[in-house]
Amino acid sequence: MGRLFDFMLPDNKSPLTADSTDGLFNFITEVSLIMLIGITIAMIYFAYKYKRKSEDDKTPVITHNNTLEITWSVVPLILVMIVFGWGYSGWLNLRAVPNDAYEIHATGYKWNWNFNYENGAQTLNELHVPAGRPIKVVMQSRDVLHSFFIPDYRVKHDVVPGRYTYVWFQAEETGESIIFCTEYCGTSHSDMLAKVIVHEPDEFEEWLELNGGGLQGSPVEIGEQLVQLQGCQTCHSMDGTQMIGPSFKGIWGREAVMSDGSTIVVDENYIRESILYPGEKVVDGYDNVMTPYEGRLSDDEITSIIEYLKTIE
Ligand code: HEC
Ligand SMILES: [Cu+2]
Repeated sequence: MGRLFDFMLPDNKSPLTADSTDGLFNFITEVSLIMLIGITIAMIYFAYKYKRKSEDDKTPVITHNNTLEITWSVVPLILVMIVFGWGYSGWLNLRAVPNDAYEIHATGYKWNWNFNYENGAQTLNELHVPAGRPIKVVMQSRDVLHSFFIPDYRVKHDVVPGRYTYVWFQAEETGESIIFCTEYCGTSHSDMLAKVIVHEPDEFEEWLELNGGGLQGSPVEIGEQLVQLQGCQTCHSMDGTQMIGPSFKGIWGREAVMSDGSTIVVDENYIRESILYPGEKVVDGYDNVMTPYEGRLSDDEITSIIEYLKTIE
């Protein structure tokens, strides 16, 4: 349904969660516009009608006017109560996840989103979902406050370290929508983007099947997949380009200078420590912004990553 202010909103791709928000947004904007026009006209008219007409033109003493005062109190009260009731019911709807919702876990950290599915499938910065089915995204943060926002679905919620939060939505059609982090979280906050990819239900099942069951291959191959899935390449390049962190190119065996001036030859133990507790030894010229992978990667996974890093020359 076309409304005057629809152009201000992105496409509504999840009516079950977006309709109420859009309705209320339009109502508030329309009421504000009507009031703006009414007040402006009244102001201009009064300025003209009650302007000082002669030297001895004096304002009469008016103590009060019951009708006027009650009107300008009750009308806004009614408007505000409508906004409250509408907003409250919309909020309840956003909090009440349908029973048959499909659950996906999301983890936010500087500066990526990881998604984990029921069968072990994992994705980085891509949330795959089936169309026409309610989806519940259960979220957690590994470091600081982030916020998960999908404008097309009108859902947004803080992602808080040490606590689970959630959003739900139901995308009706296949396609893509953007996910923003909307809580300032450091240097690359504005690059903390991801997207939702909505599949036909059977296509989604196929995708899930194909990506489930854990990582396959030799340690080097598994290490390469882990580096991609864990978002290391957001900060570390493979080709020598300096990004937020040092490049992985030629990392094995090189002499790294630490911020305290000491030098270290990159070996297994140093890489392991750098992944689990990056703050222990900070490379000179870089900020201590890498989120610790402690509790996130197993010993075997770290070994695979080390084997892979050895191969980047
Ligand atoms: C948010 C950006 C970021 C992400 C994501 C990130 N790192 Fe880092 N990493 C850094 C920065 C910055 C440094 C340099 C400062 C320091 O030593 O903590 C660093 C340092 C390192 C070092 C030491 C490098 C050297 O030249 O001595 C290793 C090894 C490393 N990271 C591995 C990884 C691995 C493996 C991953 C993924 C599992 C990863 N990092 C993810 C930012 C990141
Ligand atoms: Cu963030």
